[in-house]
Amino acid sequence: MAINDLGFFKGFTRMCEDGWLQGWHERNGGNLTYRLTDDEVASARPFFGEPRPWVKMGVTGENLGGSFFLTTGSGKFFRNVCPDPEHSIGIVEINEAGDSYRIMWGLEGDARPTSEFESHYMNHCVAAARTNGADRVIYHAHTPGVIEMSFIVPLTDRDFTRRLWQMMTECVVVFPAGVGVVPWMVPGGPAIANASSELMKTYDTIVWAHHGLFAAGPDFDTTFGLAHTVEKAAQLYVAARAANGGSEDWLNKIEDAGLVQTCHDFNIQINEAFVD
Ligand code: 2HA
Ligand code: ZN
Repeated sequence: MAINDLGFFKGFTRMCEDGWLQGWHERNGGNLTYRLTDDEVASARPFFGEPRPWVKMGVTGENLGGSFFLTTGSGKFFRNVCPDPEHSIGIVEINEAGDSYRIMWGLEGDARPTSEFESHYMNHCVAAARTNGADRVIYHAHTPGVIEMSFIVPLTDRDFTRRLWQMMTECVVVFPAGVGVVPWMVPGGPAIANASSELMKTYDTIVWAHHGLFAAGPDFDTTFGLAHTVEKAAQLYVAARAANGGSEDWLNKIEDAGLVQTCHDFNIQINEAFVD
């Protein structure tokens, strides 16, 4: 038995590979974190080394104090996660106060957790609180369609959500709360962490303007599927608009009544603020 044989480890590394193959992780772009269950922590413990020193974060989240996360490394390439997990990813423990981490496995060669670890941790805290502990995955990807959209659509939750819902029938089913939008911000610090986690109270998907996507979910399949769906809708929007000569005056489209009817028939709650 090696750490690579553990189910959560296989799911995590597979998702990194999937994102790389989608073209969402040029160079060191993007990051992924997963909050382990107690059983998963127990299964991983035999592989832990001597704990490295505690490192203070710029944020505090008490509700997930004591948790363990598998995280991609700062400056590491998604492309290298499967061939070289020991240097590319690692398991960290959060202290009880929820304001510091220490490395328990991996991130070898003096590597550190992702530069967005503070954003991930704060968003884990909010998403776990919103879903009664169900959400365990936070994923950030440099998705081209979403980035393209941020040049040509007003940077509001409503403007993005409506356009994405209208692009493909099942979008409203996959993200019925809609998406939040963070304006352009410097990446990798407490400011973008706080702006994102404020939106995470309402949404599981957040657009980072001119940067990419930030998504939360209970498992790897759901979270990757969410990012994939939003990004596909964004690419459809950009392509349809270009094919329409740049105009949003569509010949045919999904009406608001159709979005509402879909959610009604699927027995899910649409965010009513975004339909007329
Ligand atoms: O390079 O994607 O947002 C990692 C990132 C920072
Ligand atoms: Zn990024």
